[in-house]
Amino acid sequence: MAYRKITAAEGAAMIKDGENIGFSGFTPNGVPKAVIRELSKRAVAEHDAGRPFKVGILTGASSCQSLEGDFANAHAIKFRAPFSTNADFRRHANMGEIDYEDMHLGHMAERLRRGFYGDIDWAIIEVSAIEDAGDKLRIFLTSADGIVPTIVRLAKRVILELNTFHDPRVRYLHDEYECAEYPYRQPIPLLSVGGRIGKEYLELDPSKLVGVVECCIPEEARSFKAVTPETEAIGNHVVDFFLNDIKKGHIPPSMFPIQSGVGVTGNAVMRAIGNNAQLPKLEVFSEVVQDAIIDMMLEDKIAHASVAAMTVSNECLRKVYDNIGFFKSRITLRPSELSNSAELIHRFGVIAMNTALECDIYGNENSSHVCGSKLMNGIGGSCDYERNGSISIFYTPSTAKNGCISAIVPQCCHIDSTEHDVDVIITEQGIADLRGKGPARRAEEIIENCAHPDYRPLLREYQRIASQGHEPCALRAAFAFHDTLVNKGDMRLTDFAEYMK
Ligand code: 0RQ
Repeated sequence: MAYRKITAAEGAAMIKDGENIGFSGFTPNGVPKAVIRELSKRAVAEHDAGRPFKVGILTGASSCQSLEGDFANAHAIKFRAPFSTNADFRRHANMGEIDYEDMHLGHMAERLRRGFYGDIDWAIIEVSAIEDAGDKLRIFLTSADGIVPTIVRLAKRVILELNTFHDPRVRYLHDEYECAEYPYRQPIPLLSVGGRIGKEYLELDPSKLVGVVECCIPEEARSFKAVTPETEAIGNHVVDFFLNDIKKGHIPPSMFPIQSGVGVTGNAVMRAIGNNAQLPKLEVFSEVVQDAIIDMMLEDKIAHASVAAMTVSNECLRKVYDNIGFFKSRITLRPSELSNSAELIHRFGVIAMNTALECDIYGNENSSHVCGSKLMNGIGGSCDYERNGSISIFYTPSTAKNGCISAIVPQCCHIDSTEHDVDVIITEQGIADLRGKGPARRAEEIIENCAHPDYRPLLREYQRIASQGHEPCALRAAFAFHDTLVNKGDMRLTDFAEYMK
């Protein structure tokens, strides 16, 4: 079946103000990059001509600069879900310009099917190959999956970007499967982390295909800050925690599969796990693999990784493609409704590990909003795993911004994972194991083991002034750390007496 070739500019010209677009990709990887670059230029041109131009952007996870960053700068985002890690996007969202739904990544496909985002006018999908299969086209994805099965099926029109930067053999990593919707849902028949239940390709109704843009564009991969003494210490504490829990029989000697959130601290934790010789060979059931996990596979420390994306550098991606024979039995790329499925995370007993902005003395956790109002990134898939895993770990350096911010606070002023979903908190100071403990013992563990020594006296003082009750709280002083940060620039200057007057 011959398909119509179009240019990226032609693709962008077809999209109308107000339309909703579903994009392939999960993190910067697998995002179609040609049409979006033309589309953000077009948005600027439309605005210059005095015409409105904004679109709804739906993706599997965070995306890349050309999509969410440049679109935010062009004031071209009508609505965005479910996650972003982009500084420009964050700036515009915090100016109140963007209607952003910070949503569990594992829930996106279902929310699309149930119509919460309205019609999906377009799907723009990056592919590594297109094949004719009678009355259908078979399309093969690239370095990520995400919500693609659902948007390809739901979208009214589809543009494909055939990006030859990717090796077509990436198809061997994919396992495409879409869940049915209520009331027809069935158990997901995946019984092992490395199992396969779907196909290497997705089927596309050719009548929806508007055109194919041929291109060769590298991934807009993010680089990470180097490991710091703090993040290295956090990684070592995570390893100690695993070894102790194995000794106590809470974790089997073969370990449970692990999940690790994307980011600086997550990457450092995976490096520490990789450097430890006492842990057994691991399985990863997560949303992304970062460079550290690919290296650990090559060192035979990880048996399999089931994820929604390879969130890796371009050099690392090339390494995977050049050794596809090795990696095809070790990496499975799945849609995010499977990688982040509550059912599967629970079935496999996944150990969840994500990065917190702050935790409070009872174990509530905030990963998304600074001082209650300013968006940082969002929750991503963290709650999918933390709520449903066999052990929920949050880690964070104990302070930020040269010690002016404590990551351990009397009360979080925005909560993403509640105290009921957080088992363990780890900072470079140590480990707070909250399992089987009520509020008073939790506060003790968190303050004495995790808070920075500069903040322990203040947190103990808060405990003294907090009123009695099952979970003591001093209403007037609960946000004193945050209020002091906003007004004086340093949480260490908190004077609780002022707040209790
Ligand atoms: O600021 O960039 O100006 O230096 O937050 O911190 O060091 O880049 O941290 O990448 O490990 O984690 C913390 C947001 C990111 C995490 C955060 C400042 C700090 C720095 C970023 P600078 P780093 P990491 C995602 C799975 C999402 C949930 C998750 C996050 C900047 O919370 O991304 O893991 N969570 N989802 O100085 C103000 C505080 C702060 C603070 C740190 N308490 N107050 N600023 N910072 N703590 C995976 C997917 O879904 C794909």
